[in-house]
Order: sequence, then structure tokens, then C-alpha cells
Amino acid sequence: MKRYLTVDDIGDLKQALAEAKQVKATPYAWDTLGKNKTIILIFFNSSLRTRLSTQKAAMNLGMNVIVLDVNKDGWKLETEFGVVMDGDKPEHLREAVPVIGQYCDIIAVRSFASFEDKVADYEEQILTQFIEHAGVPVISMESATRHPLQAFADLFTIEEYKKKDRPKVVLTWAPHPRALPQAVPNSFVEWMKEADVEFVVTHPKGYELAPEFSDGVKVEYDQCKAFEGADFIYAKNWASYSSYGEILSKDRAWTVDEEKMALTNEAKFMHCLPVRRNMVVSDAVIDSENSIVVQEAANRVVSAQVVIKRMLESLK
Ligand code: SN0
Repeated sequence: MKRYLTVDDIGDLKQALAEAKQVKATPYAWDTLGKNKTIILIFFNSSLRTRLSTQKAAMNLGMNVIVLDVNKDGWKLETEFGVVMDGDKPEHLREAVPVIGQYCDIIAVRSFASFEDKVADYEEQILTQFIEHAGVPVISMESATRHPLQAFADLFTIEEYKKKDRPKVVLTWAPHPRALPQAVPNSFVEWMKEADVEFVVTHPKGYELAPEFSDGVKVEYDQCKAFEGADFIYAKNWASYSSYGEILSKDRAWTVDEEKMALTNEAKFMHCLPVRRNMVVSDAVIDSENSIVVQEAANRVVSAQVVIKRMLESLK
């Protein structure tokens, strides 16, 4: 495996889930696979779970881990091309990326959507630099358009908790004070389309995801109707794609609360975290027995370990 950016990079999902199960059961079974191999984790944005779980996954495989927070350490990086670098950014990404590649065997990078330029975001301009110039395999730890380690962990969590072969999974938009990227819902949709689930997305009008993700997906604009009989409720805010990066609504009628959860088939509540309590989800729901957000976060180690393990195996 040379890159991990989209659902296509994982190949057969059943096989990936079986491997995830094995990794979860025996996390240290490959603890010499990464001996004398180094992974560098680069963050252009904040992180708690991604940083810790990816580091833990690499350590389980016996790797050396270096973490770089671009906003705190190193030089401020210029990411635009053709600019006169007379401002506050002393180094260009074009040199930084191949240099970082000299110091490691795998690079993992987090670079959110900027919301300044829809085309640049959806072309993945920063991630592409890493793929083209790092010279080593690249893992996305959330790019402008996708969050594949999250989606893999989410599907694995659904597999663990499902009570029927083909559960009903609902992705619901929820209100938020800030404009958030579409990466998490995009990847979740991408994975659910390939999974053996009945999948429904619900959001207010204007929050349609990019066609490359939403094509073929059932959208139900009535949130209560969407919740009926659901086995999993996956909540997430995202900013508008069509009115790119805009907040069109902060309507707390969309907050996931006990009343709406009562419409479901005792659904499990999921969220990638961090979550804004009483905006996205009520205290009562996230604190309930049916909330599996912590278990979901635990599975981030599993998804990262499967991906890093496959990359190490293909380095040999
Ligand atoms: C990120 C997002 O893509 O929505 C990361 C999720 C894994 N979330 C945030 O940036 C939340 C920030 C906030 O202000 O709540």
C-alpha cells in the first residue's frame, strides 16, 4: 500500500474488517515489523485522537514516531505557488515535503479544507504535494475532502455493534457555531456506500454534499422520518458545499436529543469527536448507554494500525 486517502485504497472491505478484527485481538503480534522504520506525523491542524491513536498504532508495530505540528514547530510554510516569498513564511512546501521524506519511511499528514478556495480544496492541493514529492508512502489523517482513518474506524465500530446483518445507518447533519469541513461526512458516505448497510443521510436543504460523494445516496430532508427504525445515528456538522464554507443554519431543532433517539430502533449514537454538547447532541444522548463515541475513538488505533501495517508489509 503506497497511499491511504480514499476508500479505494483499502481494497476489499470484508478483508479489511477481518484484518481489523485480528489487529484488535492481537495488537502486538507484529511488534517487530516496524523495527528501524520511522513514521512522521505532520499536523497543519489540531488533533487529539488522530495524533494519539496513529502514534499508538505505529508504536504497536515497533516503529519510531516523530510528530511535527507545523503551526508550532519548524518554519511557517508557504503553500501557494508562484508567490514572491517576502512575507512571514520562510519555507515553501515544495522543499519541505521532499526533505521530510528523507527522514522517514512513511508520512502521515493532516491538512483541513481552507474554505478559501473550493477548487483548491477539492483538488487536494496540499495533500497532492506530499503524494508527488515525499518519495515515501502517504497516509491522510484528514485532508481537505476526506478522513479515511475515521471512516474505517466507524465502519469497524458498526460491524462490532450491529445486531442485524444489514443495519440502518443514518448520517445526520447537526448545528454548530463554526464552519466545519465536509471531510468526515464525505468519507463516511464513501465508506457506507460500499458497506452492507441501509444508508440514509439527513440534513437541511443547502447542505448537500459534493455530487461525487452524494450520488446514489438516499437523502431524507425530514430528520425525524430519517431516524425511524435506525440502528446507528452518526451525527456531524459540516458547512455548505454549494455555498462553499457557509453556515446556512444553526437551528437547534436539528440537535440530536432523546426525543429523536426514541424514534430509532434503540440506535447507537456515534460521532467522530470533538463534539459540541447541546449543539450537536444533548448531554442525555451522549451520556446514555447507547452512546459509543469512546469505543469508536478506541477503534482509531485499529484502523491506523491496519493501514500502517499494510504499508510496512509493502516496504519490505
Ligand atoms: C474537525 C472536522 O473536520 O469537523 C475534525 C473532526 C475529526 N472538527 C473540528 O474542527 C471541530 C472544531 C470545533 O470548533 O468544534
